[in-house]
Amino acid sequence: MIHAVERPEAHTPTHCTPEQYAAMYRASVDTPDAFWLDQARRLDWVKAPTIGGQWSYDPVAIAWFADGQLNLCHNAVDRHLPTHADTTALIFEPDDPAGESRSLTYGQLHAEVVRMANALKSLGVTRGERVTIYMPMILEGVVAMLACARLGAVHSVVFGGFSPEALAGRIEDCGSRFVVTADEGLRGGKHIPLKANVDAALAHPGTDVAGVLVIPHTGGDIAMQEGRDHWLADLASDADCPCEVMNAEDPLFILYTSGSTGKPKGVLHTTGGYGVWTATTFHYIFDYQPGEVFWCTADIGWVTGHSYVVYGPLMNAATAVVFEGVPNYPDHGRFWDVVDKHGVNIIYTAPTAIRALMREGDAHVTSRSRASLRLLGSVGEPINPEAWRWYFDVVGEGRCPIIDTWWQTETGGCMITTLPGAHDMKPGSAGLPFFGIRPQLVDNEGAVLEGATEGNLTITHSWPGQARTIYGDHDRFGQTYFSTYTGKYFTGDGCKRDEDGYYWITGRVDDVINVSGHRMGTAEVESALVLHARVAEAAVVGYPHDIKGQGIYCYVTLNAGEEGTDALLAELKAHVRKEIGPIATPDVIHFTDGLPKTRSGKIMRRILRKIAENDFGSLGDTSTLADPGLVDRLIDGRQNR
Ligand code: 6R9
Repeated sequence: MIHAVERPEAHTPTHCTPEQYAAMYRASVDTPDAFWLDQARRLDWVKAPTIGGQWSYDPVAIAWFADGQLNLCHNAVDRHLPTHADTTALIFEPDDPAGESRSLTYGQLHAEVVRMANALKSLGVTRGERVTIYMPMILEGVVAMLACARLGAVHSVVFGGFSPEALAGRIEDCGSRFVVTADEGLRGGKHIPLKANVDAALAHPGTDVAGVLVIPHTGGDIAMQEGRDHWLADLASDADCPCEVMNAEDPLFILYTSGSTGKPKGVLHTTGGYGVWTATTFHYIFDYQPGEVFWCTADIGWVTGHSYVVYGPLMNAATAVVFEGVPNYPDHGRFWDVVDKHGVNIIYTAPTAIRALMREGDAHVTSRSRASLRLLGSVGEPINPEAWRWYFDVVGEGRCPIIDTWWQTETGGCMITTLPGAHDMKPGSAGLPFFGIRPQLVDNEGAVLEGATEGNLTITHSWPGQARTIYGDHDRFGQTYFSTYTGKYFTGDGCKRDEDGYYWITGRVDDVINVSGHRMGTAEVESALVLHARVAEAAVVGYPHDIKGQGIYCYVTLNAGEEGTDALLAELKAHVRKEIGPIATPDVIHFTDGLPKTRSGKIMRRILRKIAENDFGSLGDTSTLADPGLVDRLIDGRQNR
């Protein structure tokens, strides 16, 4: 039995008391249009919307604030100039703690965004064009996103840890003709050859890129292709560059994410609804107070970076930290050094980082002050109660509430979380639905489950921040999210609800695994493995991993005559890294002479999962297997590693 932890007394002030939450939640579900049109007034509109949500989940068509017009770069930057020109917008903390940390006021951020927008314009970027951003975590990454929004161009940020192959696939899928990159990135002291990766990606025949804008960062040696590649300084100008007036439903960005089948999907978010969602969730969930320093440790290559490094904080005129480095460099106290150096009040990070730091002992934490901290956030995967306790007791010294925010790339921003001033916390539970969110648990047949129960998590009503489509494939959007349970958005997550109405996410119920908070489609890793000339077949599953949450476990069968040597094992790991990127590196490769299949040839993943979990007692019915003896051989193989 897990007991609730009351809100620490020290937490004042708040934007939302328990009474306010109850009244606002009620209003948000009883009269959603009125509620969200009211929240929409947080933004500065060229034309204020008069229409709330217009949506259907069958067939799938979603719009919010459809008659409104606005620009999100204006909302994140320009609108603050009269009141906050000298307020710090962004603080850059470099990978190397001895390096120069730099900050930009809203006034300076405006100047940088205009310079970058003019550079993009001179390359030929216009409204509606897709621009791929492949950057390290430096201020110019944020500036590039805002510059696109300013011009009405659609940004597609690709995480700098993805390989040239993965980058090429994303450039090709959205027909992006422009790329913004840096010479190199730095992470944990290592140089990441971003520009060289772009060059390799653009050598792929499917890409058709007209212009590459290059930001100097490390000064590393790179090749520049005449006519295609340009340094920012050569194209930037301070000329007036007004914000394009966008319709609320014009696309703002595409972000690729992994699914249970096929290649990554380009999740598309639009302007008005995403803007209202990120601005509103940031305000209430982080309880941001003027003058505070907010730090979301996510990379802008993930949705968390989009919503809570860039749009949420900046639309609220907040001060946000942009951190280039990693939690364990130069040592395991780096996070708390950054907190002390910049006086961070609110930190928002992932359970995988918390677990990795917890393992290194308390001294790395207690040797730093952390006096500025007042709120601790978690996102990306379920946080186990032990890690929650450590975060609360050791990092926050029992005085900082924790918010465990459940959400997804497709939801645009936080969906289920406690609010720091309104709710008690339960370690391991995300908590309660945010305004307007109506979760529903259903069984595998779709029957609605009431009360304290466990099932598949669906959301029955649209909310402003919801993704509108998969770029170029609206059918796949409907198929993926709205066909499992007709008329409902299916999240792909399993979930429990307790007697207090708190939600406890149990993890993905589809073929997606969550590795260090990064979503990975098992099908993607399988496709990469079978590309290798010596591999016949592959089946990939997740298994519990102390630090990463889930690790990548690959069952591989080889072509006739091939042998599963250590050398081949290392080669296959390197091969997957090259095809997808380091985050997809297999943890275990299990060579086997076959995969458990039904007589109709379907791989029985349930069995493979159980074996990878070392859980041999409950393999269920194996009688339909084409080769029942295989299971014993697989168990032997598992026990011998
Ligand atoms: C924001 C983000 C989404 C998947 C989601 C779920 C898992 C995220 C969580 C959580 C338990 C939390 N997830 N937050 N599980 N508790 N607080 O991470 O987006 O990369 O699209 O991943 O992550 O499984 O379905 P994304």
